[in-house]
Amino acid sequence: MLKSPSVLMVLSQLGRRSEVKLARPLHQMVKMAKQVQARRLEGTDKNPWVEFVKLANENEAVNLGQGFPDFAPPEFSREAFRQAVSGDIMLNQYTRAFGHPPLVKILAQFFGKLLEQELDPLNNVLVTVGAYGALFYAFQALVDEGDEVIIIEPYFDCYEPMTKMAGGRPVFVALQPPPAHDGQLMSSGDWKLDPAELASKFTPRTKAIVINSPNNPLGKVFSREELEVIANLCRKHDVLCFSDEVYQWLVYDEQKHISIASLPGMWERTLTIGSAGKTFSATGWKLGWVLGPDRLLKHLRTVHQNSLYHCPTQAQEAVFSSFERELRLFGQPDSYFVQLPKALQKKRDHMLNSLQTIGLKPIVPQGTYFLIADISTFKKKMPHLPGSEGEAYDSRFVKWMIKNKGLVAIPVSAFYSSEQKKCFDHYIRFCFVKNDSTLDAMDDKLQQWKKDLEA
Ligand code: IK2
Repeated sequence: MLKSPSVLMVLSQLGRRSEVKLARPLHQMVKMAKQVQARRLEGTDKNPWVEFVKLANENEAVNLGQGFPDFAPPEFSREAFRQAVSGDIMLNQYTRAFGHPPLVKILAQFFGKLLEQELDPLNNVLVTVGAYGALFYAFQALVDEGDEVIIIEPYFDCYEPMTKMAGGRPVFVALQPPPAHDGQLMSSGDWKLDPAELASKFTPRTKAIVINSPNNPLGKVFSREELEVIANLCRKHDVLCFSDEVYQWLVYDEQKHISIASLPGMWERTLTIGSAGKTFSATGWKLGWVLGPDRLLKHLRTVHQNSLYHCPTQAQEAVFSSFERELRLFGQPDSYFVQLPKALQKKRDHMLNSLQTIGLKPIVPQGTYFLIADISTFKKKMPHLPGSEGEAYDSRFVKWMIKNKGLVAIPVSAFYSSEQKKCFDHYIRFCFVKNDSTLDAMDDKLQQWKKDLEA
């Protein structure tokens, strides 16, 4: 049977080349091939999750890397999913393309209450494949060739490749840490944008700014004053705002999450993005949503109808039931949105204490289920760790830590542009949305590490 060049390549990669007779040497075929990769993918092939999730799986280390809970979603959500699978047979079929009717209705009710805005379920809500899906649609639908998109560093890494894949140009502005000081732990709230620097990034070509509060990886919750500075600039320069709020329930120490869309004049220019995976501790359900004015959302619907068209019906039904419960219990002690942050604050504090025992300096996160820790003292003691050419120090450090100390984290330089990576290569990110047994396993590893340091 004849095999196509791509099949031959796959077989040869699998080490089964002897099974097939090549008509011509492989390198000749490759030479003849047209440019394979679409140019818009240039510079977007590296991905920290692919690399570090693989490393975590290959090593028997305590996984505090990627952001997912290792405990079950709440029982009411799991039961809702079971019901959706075993109940109404029509839930096995397509539902409305832009969102299952009961789900868009409850999302409109729930978020309308929070945003103090009357939301039309059919025109102001779009259900997507996770928050990733919502982000992708936003960039594809609204960013054009040559448009500039302002991204606040550190940033959830996909904003940069998504801007580039849409033909846009990312323009970065970094949150600045306060000067280092000994003693008291710093808070993520101490990291600030310089308003003048931010203002200097807006040009006539600026199409949008991406904000993420609470911020992954830093855990910063933007204050009303900080959001107002951003909102003023958006209004002044007629700029859109993509507001990634997937961690909106996860805020600690009496912090309050504020949606930028709720500020005067911002609803009309803002897309507010959420994730059922983060909201109900079910990242594998991969369901998200985007809220916004019809004048923006209609273009995201165009991308959706011409690409994925639809999200899984049963997952949408289960998320609908979960939100129905949360709307009923809104603000009450039994609400999952009240209980989860309470439980996570304890886990955060546990991790903050543990990491300090070996001289790591964590930054106290105001929100999310991540914290970053300063590894400068290790960088001074062990400046030359193995790694590939040009690899950032924090990435080498994490690889060393996985192999030698049995702990997985994520290098924070992965959340910075290439220009800034060098300045922020002395932090690593840990995830604390973990069972207490996982945190205890972390403690064992840290105790061993402490002994090694004292030896
Ligand atoms: N936006 C932010 C800020 C996210 O953190 C995520 C999920 N990332 O989690 C991986 C990690 O940081 O370890 C998303 C969007 C995507 O959310 P979803 O899973 O709903 O697509």
